[in-house]
Amino acid sequence: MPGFRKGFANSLGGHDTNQVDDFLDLRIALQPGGQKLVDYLGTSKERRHMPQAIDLYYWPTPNGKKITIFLEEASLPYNLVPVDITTGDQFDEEFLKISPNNKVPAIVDPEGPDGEPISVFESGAILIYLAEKVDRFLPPSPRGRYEALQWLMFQVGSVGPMLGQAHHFRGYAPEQIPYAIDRYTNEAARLYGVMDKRLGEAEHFVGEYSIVDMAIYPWVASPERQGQRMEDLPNLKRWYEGVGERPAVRRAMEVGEELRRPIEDLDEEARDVLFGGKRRTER
Ligand SMILES: N[C@@H](CCC(=O)N[C@@H](CS)C(=O)NCC(=O)O)C(=O)O
Repeated sequence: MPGFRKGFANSLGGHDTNQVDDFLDLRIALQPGGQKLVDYLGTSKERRHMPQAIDLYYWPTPNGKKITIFLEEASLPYNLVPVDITTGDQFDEEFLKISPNNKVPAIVDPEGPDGEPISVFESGAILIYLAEKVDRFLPPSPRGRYEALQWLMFQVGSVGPMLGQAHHFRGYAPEQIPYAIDRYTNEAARLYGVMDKRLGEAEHFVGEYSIVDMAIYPWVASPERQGQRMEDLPNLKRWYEGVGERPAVRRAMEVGEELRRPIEDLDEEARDVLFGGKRRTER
């Protein structure tokens, strides 16, 4: 698949929970690089019980980080497959077979529900897929499950797109358009208010820590860029700080950060690819 540097990095963990701490300690000791860890896993008898590595098609964005959070939390092994959305990797024909909407993240799990490989695109669908795969991070009761799905759809349908637009028009748009800035900053403020109210009623969005928290966390990491102040949102702040202390979340938020280029460093062509200019309208 041209454009993809497969196996660029491995993040390896143990599905067997008895092994998880050993793996994590070892990985931390060996950073950067993971070759010795691969050797270690190769000699471990528990390796037989480990699931096969999932390919994660990824760029270090909030939507991508939802999935690294899950994979790190569940200690699922994965290969990072960078898809540089600033150079147009997302339009590669091979990638489109996995992700027809030309967006990251997407995954390929060599062991799907029927034992055969499966690909999944859309971060919400990926989170549900992974939660069902490992039977964790989604409330088990039907009522709890629907509660989680509602809040997950709230993230995918509102928090992501609206905060993303606020971010875009405030920081990235080539011209400052007051109407757009106001519209999306106000909508971001409303959504931050909804989240703060919810977290005034519950410790996490839905019962225990779940895929909902994983989906929302990366999106509220830079409130100032969306015209919001965490200081004004005490419940969200409490939750954000608590989730941010989780070791898996810390690791996940760093995955692939070295790939990122500051937006100011992007040339005109890269901005066109990323923000829907010439290249996309020609398609
Ligand atoms: N609804 C999608 C949104 C994914 C998305 O917007 N991905 C962005 C990066 S955060 C992307 O791939 N942009 C490249 C493009 O639009 O060409 C999801 O939740 O997975």
